[in-house]
Amino acid sequence: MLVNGKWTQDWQPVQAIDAKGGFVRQVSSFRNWVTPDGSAGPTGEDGFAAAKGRYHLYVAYICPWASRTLIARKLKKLEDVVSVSVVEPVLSDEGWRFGDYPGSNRDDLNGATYLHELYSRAEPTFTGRATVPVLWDRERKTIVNNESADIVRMLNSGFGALSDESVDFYPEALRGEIDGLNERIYPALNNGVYRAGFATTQVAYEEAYQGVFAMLDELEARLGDGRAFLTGETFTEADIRLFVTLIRFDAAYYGLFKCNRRRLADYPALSAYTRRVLDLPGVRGTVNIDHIKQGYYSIKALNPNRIVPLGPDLSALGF
Ligand SMILES: N[C@@H](CCC(=O)N[C@@H](CS)C(=O)NCC(=O)O)C(=O)O
Repeated sequence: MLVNGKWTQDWQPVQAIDAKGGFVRQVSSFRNWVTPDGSAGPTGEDGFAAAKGRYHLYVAYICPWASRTLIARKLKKLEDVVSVSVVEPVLSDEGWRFGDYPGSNRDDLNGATYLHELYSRAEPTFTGRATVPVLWDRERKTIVNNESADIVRMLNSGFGALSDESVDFYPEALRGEIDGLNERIYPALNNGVYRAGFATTQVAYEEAYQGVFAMLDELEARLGDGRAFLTGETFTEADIRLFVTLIRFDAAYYGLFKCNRRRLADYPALSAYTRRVLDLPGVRGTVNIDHIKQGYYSIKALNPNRIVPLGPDLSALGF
C-alpha cells in the first residue's frame, strides 16, 4: 500500500480485520463526480464537467467492482466517450501492474507501470491501498473517483446526451427498491464472499458463508417467479451489482473462497438470470474468465503455490 505517497512492501490481500477475525474493506477516498455541467455531485468538489475524451477508466477484469463500471460504460454506449485501460490479472508485489498479459494494456495515458503511481500523482501524500476502479481526469490530471458505486451512477446520469439516455439503471420509480436490494446484497453476498474467503477465524468464515447462501437462496426464490431482472422487467444498477458476483461464483468463490455449499450452476433461476445478463449486448465482452481465475488464484495468502484449477466447466454460460 501507499504510505504518504510512497509504496511500502508490506502488501497483504487481507486489508484489515475486525475483532472477530472478519475481513474489512477500505473506504474509498476520491469522491468527486462528473456531472453534465460540472457542478458538484453528492460528494466532493465541482469542476468535473462531462466531455468526450476527458475521462479514463482504469480497471481489472478480475475485480467485480471495476467490472460494474465496465458494464455501465458499455450499456450506456460511452465507449467513445470514456476510454479504458485494463491492468494485469495477477497482483504484483507493488499491487496492480500494467503490462502485456493477454487482455491487459500498458498505461499509454500516464505511462505508469503500477496503478499506485496514479494515486501518488493525484495526491502526493496519499495513504491507503491503490484499488481499481479509478476514474481519471485527463484535464486536471487527477483521480475523480475510486468508488465503483459512485462511478456507475455517474456513468448512468453524469454524461447526459453524450450517453444513451434511453438507458437508465436507476429510474426514479425504482430507487427505493434498488437501494434496498443494494443494501442487503452487498454485505451478504458481494462482500460476503470476500469475508468468507479472507476470514482468519472459523467463526468469521462460517458467519459469512451462512450469509452468502441465505442470500443466494432468497434471490433464487425471487427470480423463480419468472421476472427477468431483480426489480421486474427493467435492468437496473442492482442487476449490475449482483451479476458481477454471480459470474465469478463457480470460477473463483466456490473454490478459493470456500463458498461451497452449492455452485451457481445448482441454482436454476440464478443460472438463467446470469445467462440473460451475459446476453445483453456487450456484457459478455466485459467478462474475462481467464483473468478472473488467474487473478483470484494468484492471491498468495490463500493459495501459496498459485496453482490455477483447470475447472470448473463453464460451458453452460458459454465460456
Ligand atoms: N470500494 C471500492 C473497492 C474496490 C476494491 O476493493 N478493489 C480491489 C480489487 S477487487 C483492489 O483494487 N484491491 C487492491 C488492493 O487492495 O491493494 C469500489 O467498489 O470501487
